[in-house]
Amino acid sequence: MGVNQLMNEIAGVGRDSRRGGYSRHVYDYADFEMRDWFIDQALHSGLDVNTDRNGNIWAWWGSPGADAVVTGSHLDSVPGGGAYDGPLGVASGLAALEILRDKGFTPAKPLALLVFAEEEGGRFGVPCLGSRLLTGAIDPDRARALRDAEGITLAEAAVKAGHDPKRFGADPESLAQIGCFVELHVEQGRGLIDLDSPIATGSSIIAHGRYRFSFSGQGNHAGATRLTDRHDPMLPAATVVAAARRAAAAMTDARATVGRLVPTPGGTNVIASTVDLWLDARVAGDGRTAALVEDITAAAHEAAAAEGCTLTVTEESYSDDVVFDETLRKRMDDVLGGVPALPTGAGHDAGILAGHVPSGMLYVRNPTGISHAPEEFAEPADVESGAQSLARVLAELSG
Ligand code: HGY
Ligand code: MN
Ligand code: MN
Repeated sequence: MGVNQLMNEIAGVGRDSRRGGYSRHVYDYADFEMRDWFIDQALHSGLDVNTDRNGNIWAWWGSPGADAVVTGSHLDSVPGGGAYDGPLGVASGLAALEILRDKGFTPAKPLALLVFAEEEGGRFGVPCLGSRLLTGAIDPDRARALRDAEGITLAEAAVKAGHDPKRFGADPESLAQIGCFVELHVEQGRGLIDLDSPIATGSSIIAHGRYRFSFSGQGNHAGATRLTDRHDPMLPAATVVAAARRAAAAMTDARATVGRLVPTPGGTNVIASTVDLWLDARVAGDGRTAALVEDITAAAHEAAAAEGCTLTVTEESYSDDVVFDETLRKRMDDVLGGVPALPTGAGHDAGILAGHVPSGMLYVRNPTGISHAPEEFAEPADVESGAQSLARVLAELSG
């Protein structure tokens, strides 16, 4: 089945009628549907499928073995996300193997598709959770205890999904099977529009971290409480939203965002007792993300003190700058006949694997330049050329 057909098959899974777009989060119903879809497709294609101890799904062409050429991405989304971020890489992998099989290609090395769990961190807050667990980049006890917005732990959700959370943790045997990893992904910016090219390879990913700011004040009555008697945590929280933009604008090519802010109890006529918000901070260069976050945190502490509130800041995840393997990128570029090489501000599982195995990325043009929103898009012709390009790259790497 061609890649556009495969994408059409999942177009209805996990639609979010309230936010628009898709909400598919690890071990929720939509995720089960997406996993079942992938496993059906892989089995239908004659691949051997297994799910590893961390909930990542592997589909093998040929028996599992060392020095495998692996491609894949993720099936989960951000809340209200687009249709392509993640699934395009998985569908393109399925289509690429079919293209190779239809050409009578026989890989000289094992070839595998790999679907990572919870790449977005949309439910449990830590991005690239499946690849971090696989590579030992997150402590399994911490992972098991991560809670979603309803207070359900990852361990509880995993048990309900039929997985054994006691098995979570670094999986060197599985990791050792990977000779190289290539992730195809919809581009999440305007790079390929401006370069007028349907395809690019990935050159690098800028460092990025996620930080939880927890403000606490005094819940009270919105009408009966005079301003002088208030300790309203919403005030310092508002400072962080503005300070994020100010601090990032003061640096070169930095990005800082507050997209999630949760007041408790959240009543219209109630002064909040606590406010939690999450800062997403990204900038290339050693120590620059820390400097960016420090600037914002200083403003937050000052604003909290001025309002008689307290503040705790917790780093929830951090990934350093990634530079993809240049030898691999060059091989991909040669096979593709010379395409642009794009840096990105978006994190990927390929970025986590890059610290362990030669990793690379292929991007497919997104004419809207918008991602993590329903407007995310890729033209069917570009989608097809992405799958064809991936097939050529996989043949080159496993031939
Ligand atoms: O947030 C990111 O950059 C990625 O989409 N997880
Ligand atoms: Mn994403
Ligand atoms: Mn993604």
